[in-house]
Amino acid sequence: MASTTKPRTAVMQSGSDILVQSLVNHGVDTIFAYPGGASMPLHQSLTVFKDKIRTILPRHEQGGGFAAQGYARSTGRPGVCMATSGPGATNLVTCIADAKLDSIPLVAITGQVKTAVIGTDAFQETPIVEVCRGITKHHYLVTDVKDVTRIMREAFHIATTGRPGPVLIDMPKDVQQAMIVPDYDAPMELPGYHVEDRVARPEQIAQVAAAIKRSKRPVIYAGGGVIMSGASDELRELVKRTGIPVTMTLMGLGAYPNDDPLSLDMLGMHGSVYANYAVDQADLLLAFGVRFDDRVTGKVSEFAKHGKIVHIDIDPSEINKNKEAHIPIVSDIKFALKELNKLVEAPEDLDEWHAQIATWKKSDPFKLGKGKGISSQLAIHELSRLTKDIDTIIAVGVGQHQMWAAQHYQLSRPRTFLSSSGLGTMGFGLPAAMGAKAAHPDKLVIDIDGDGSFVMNIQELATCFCEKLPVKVLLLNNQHLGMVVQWEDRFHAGNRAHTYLGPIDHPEAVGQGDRSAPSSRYPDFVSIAKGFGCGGRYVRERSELEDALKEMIEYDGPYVLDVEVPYQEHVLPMIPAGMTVRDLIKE
Ligand SMILES: Cc1ncc(C[n+]2csc(CCOP(=O)(O)OP(=O)(O)O)c2C)c(N)n1
Ligand SMILES: [Mg+2]
Repeated sequence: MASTTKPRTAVMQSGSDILVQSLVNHGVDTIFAYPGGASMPLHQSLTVFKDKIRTILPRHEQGGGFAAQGYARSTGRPGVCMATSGPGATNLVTCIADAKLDSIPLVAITGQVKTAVIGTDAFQETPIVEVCRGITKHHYLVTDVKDVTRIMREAFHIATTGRPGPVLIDMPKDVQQAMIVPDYDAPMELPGYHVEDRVARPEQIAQVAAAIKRSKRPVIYAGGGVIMSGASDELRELVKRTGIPVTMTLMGLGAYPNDDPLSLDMLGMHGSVYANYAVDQADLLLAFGVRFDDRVTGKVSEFAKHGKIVHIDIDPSEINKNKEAHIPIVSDIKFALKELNKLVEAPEDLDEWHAQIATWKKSDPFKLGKGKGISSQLAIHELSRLTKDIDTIIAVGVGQHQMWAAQHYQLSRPRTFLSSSGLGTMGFGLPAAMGAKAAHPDKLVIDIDGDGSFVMNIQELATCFCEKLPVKVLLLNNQHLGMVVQWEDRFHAGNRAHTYLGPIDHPEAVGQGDRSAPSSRYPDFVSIAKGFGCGGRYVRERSELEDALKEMIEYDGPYVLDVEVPYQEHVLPMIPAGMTVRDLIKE
């Protein structure tokens, strides 16, 4: 995407104009930016280029950072966010850490105090490069305006190639204001970074093909890497050619359609019974673009221990990190699967394996929840049904609702399920949905959120309204930090320890209530939504659900559907942390 647009004449430009021109050169069309003293020159420059770049003003820098991620996760293009120095910059820290753990291409730009006062505890000074050293893929403190064009080229290259990740550019105010004749062709200086070599060798591909041919119980374990490398089509082709069933990680959801008979849905702690059984029994595990995360493996030594493991990943540091592979391959997944598809042959006979899987699927499907009201699972199931033929992107918060969304929303395409997976950051859903909506104005974008998570970035309803980003929020409101409640119930004898979200004098605060009466529900999300200019409605009866969901989908503007759901419900199945498939809890 990097172009080499040179100004026709050698004109002087300010550092901030050069930075913004570089964004344009890299194809950036949207930035989420919140101003302050140390970033004002950059914002002034953004107005100069307003025909090329849309600047969206979030209502909190964390909202801007997650919106940039929503843009990146839903498009595959780098997301860009900007904040001022000090508190603005530190408000981006969680987004940067989040992008690092989920390998999201994010370019975060921060204003910094003038170079002359760096290190003096100047007003709004934080050493943000130092703060973020361990959570970026790379980072820059720009001390000379001559370096801006090179740094911008490097930043986009690093963020988007190999294993994608966040790059931080900290730009002091005097560097923003300094004038120079820029060289937009300035070469990159990255002598130690050669990701283009990371492609599987023919003999490695042949080895994988031979292992597949010999296998009797093969399973594909597909992760975020499949989506990042754009290999979803190649994965589908491989399955078509071989008949190998596919399970996906939380980051891999959408890589393979859930409604296909060969889909085993998600695996791991809250994955399907059938996916976890299949991986346990597999004689060949094809691990593509995954990292054997502890939420997937449980006790690592017991995970997939009956078979051979093929591990393909672009990041060499992931290979043999948590689990030793019999066939380790450092490669771009798309390349590897393309090559594999050229020579792969189906295993001799998978009938018995397919029959076994069908039996597991039949006896232990994901369940819709008990009780006579609306369960979270039912609400998601209904949303999935009603949006089946609509081009839809789902974002989620973190908690029970996130896991139920992963289990019950039927996905068919990559980049349609946006989840803070590795860091598990509450507050991700609404801003991520907002960023996705900015990138895809014609798609339906829905944040399936929890009441705890939603409140963490609820201010972004203002951005949704003011910037005309009609995001929908399906709020699964159990009045609790449900996932923590579930762990209290399972591992702490149900003792409530600060997991009720209503006033402390309600009996629920000490675990004494049953189901809150509508009058005691807190806060009033519909009034809040309306206060921000959005539509809103509260539902508690099953009979109203379909009509309310339709109203939300069709509403002309941002909308919050506050659904009362029980807090007594647990996300199942569950393999407790560090345990094995033999410890799987079904009830
Ligand atoms: C920023 C942040 N703080 C704390 C946590 C720990 N945590 C994980 S899930 C959860 C509860 C989430 O509650 P809610 O959003 O209402 O979702 P529910 O589980 O009720 O569906 C908490 C507190 C977290 N993941 N992120
Ligand atoms: Mg909740």
